[in-house]
Amino acid sequence: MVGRDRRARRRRANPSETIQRRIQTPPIALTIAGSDSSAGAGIQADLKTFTALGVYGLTAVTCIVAEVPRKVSRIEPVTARMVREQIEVLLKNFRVGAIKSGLLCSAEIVCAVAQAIQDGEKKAARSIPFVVDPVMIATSGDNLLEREAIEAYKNKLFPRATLITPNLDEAALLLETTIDDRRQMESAAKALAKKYHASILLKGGHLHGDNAIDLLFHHGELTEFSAPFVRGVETHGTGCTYSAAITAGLASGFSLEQAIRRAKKFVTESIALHLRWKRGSAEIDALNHSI
Ligand code: PXL
Repeated sequence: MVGRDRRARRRRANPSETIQRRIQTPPIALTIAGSDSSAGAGIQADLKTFTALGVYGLTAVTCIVAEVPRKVSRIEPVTARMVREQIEVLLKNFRVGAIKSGLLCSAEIVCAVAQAIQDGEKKAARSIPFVVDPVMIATSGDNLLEREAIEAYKNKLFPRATLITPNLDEAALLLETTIDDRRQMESAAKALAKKYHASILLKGGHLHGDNAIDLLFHHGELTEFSAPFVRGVETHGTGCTYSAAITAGLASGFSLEQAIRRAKKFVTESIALHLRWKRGSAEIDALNHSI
């Protein structure tokens, strides 16, 4: 019998013999997002990211998505009442250090989330850093959000955000323009910050140069975050992982810039060290959050 088996057996016989007691009080973050059955994006990606970065993750599920990386099969929303109740009980009972939102599915859910956070903060008499990842379109190109929900984002959720993290497609949709180069990225980040009175992290990954460049417009200043673009990997869940890593940093007391710098490194490594499975002639990739 190998040593590990013997130790496990002994532990079952007398648990107190080998298990050391230890109490930890890690920072807490809450993700309000959809469930991705393939576990590369959504709340599953958020939880894996929180855990990897030493943060205890709480979840409020907004919808259930049956999907695999290249194909969304079906989306079913949770009731707005149920979304609100999850957030309410969590904010009442845990000291949540930061919140992120991902896929919110419908206008009704966007409004419920904005209201529940506002009520929770009021009862706790403190404001909580809030990262809004305006998930609208999946990497596969599938539409994930009702069109009417975009107006609810603009009017109800963005005004409450500490940071909004659109990719180029989402920023272009919000500004009703096109963003094709670095100069247009700068103007778009500034325009969004001005419009919604929030800090903006515009993710330029989709521009496909040698580097994946993101621009932060925060307190009137522009900061660039750059990392080598990792080619040849399917990046389903990158946006979720990035915003979850930023949220983990904020929950841990990092400044916005520190949180983004660490998150950029985390997401780049999780792509570079990706997982891959072969299925006949096809391949499935997943980001590696265990780094
Ligand atoms: O990657 C965007 C995204 C976010 N959240 C959920 C998703 C997806 C993409 O498919 O399913 C739940």
